[in-house]
Amino acid sequence: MKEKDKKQISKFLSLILRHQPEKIGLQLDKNGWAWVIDILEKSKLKFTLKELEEIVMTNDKKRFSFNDDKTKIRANQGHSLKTINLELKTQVPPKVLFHGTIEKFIPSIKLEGLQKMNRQHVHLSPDQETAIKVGSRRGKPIILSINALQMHNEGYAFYHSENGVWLTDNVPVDFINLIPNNLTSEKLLDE
Ligand code: HQG
Repeated sequence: MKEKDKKQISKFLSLILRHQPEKIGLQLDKNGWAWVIDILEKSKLKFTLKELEEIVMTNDKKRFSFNDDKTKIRANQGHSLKTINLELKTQVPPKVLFHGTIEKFIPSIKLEGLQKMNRQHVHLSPDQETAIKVGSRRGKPIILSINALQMHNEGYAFYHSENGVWLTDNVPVDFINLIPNNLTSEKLLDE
């Protein structure tokens, strides 16, 4: 398959499995699973089961998973649908996690910390490179480092998605540091 086609189908799968299954009259169960056969039938973009398997296997962020017998598929994270429960288990996070954002959001983040906005969780990256990519989707990236282990020790729950994204409900401003260009950490509030 051409990379362009794979990307287009991946975007379509993100749309229907995370945000708007009703776009094609698809049903997700309470844990976010959809029948593969339904997607193949209802999708206006036509692709085969074999092509779908290739997209799931080669997806750059491993966004989707099949169940054991490959009759069902779901998105591993990123949902805006509030009713979907991925049954993620809480996990102890590493000492530091990262979040990529842009300048324009910083004043609001300084006031209210990181909020989940339209999604089910705040998304945090295990390394700065990934956070830079996440922030770059919107413009010049600003990287925040998060004292995740300290948060955990103070009772905040962390989840680790199937594809390696760390998730939490919100990050209060006390646990956030701004990483300036020279990579020395600077307290967000003290700027
Ligand atoms: C910002 C992609 C103002 C936050 C990525 C972000 C990720 C605030 C935006 C995944 C704020 C929300 C998620 C506050 C947070 N005030 N702005 N208090 N708190 N924000 O897309 O983390 O390719 O919901 O900084 O790679 O950007 O779709 O979250 O800029 O893993 O698989 O509000 O989506 O993955 O944006 O990205 P998003 P995100 P996929």
